[in-house]
Amino acid sequence: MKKVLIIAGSDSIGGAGIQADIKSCTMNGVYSMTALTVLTAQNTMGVRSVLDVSDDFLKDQLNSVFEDITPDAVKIGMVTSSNFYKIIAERLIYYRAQNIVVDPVMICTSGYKILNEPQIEVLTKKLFPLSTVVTPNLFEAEVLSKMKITNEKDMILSANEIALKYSCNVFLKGGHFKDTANDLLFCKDGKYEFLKCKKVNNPNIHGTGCTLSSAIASNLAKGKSLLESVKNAKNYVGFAIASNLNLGRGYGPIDHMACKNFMY
Ligand code: PXL
Repeated sequence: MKKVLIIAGSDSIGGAGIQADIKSCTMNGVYSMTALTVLTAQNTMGVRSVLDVSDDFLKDQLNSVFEDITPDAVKIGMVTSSNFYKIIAERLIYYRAQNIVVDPVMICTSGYKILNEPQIEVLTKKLFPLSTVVTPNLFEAEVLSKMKITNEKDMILSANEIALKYSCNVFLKGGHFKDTANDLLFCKDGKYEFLKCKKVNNPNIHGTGCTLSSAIASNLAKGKSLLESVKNAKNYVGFAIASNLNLGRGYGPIDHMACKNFMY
């Protein structure tokens, strides 16, 4: 059994964060472990309040996991303080962690803003260079590359900028365009490939980014190449969105159990 460590926040409504990550890892056939950064009280309509764990408690969780069961991959999601980023980077280096997927969560589907400028600076300097891949959406890529993205040519320019500046592979998600959901894998050697896909028009996409990055980490843990991992993860999330689960009064979650073909 391959193992993935998820470092992320809790979403009380269960569609994003650690809850989505665990479901995604399970459906992608790996054992998941967790280090929580923050608890959120939220539902499909918005975030009510958030509660950070302490620095020491985050460190204890990371040490507890690494001292006992070595992860084959690590996924990093919502992190709410610069100190947390520093602790995570230091511990990942110390334990020589492999296959690190960084989802640079800056804003929730509900519009809740998570990171400010100084925090983004620490995230990019400390964690991006350790990563196997970072997975920004269009909005996050715009912030990271300081440019507007309106088409696929812009996606290439933006991903190139992020890859060069931080020496990392970039999986730039195009799902926020109106008619297409074409994602771009841009590698630090300058090679790139679009993963094309027609957009499924489902407004219920709460937690899609978390689910995708955990599916990528699961595939990397199983020994798949980065290209294979992002392709498998994109297919898995496609099924989860297309199932048209409709829960809650706002933007609801996707169906993590829509397709069982990704377990092996
Ligand atoms: O989808 C981003 C995200 C990540 N982590 C947690 C969240 C959200 C968005 O709601 O709640 C815990």
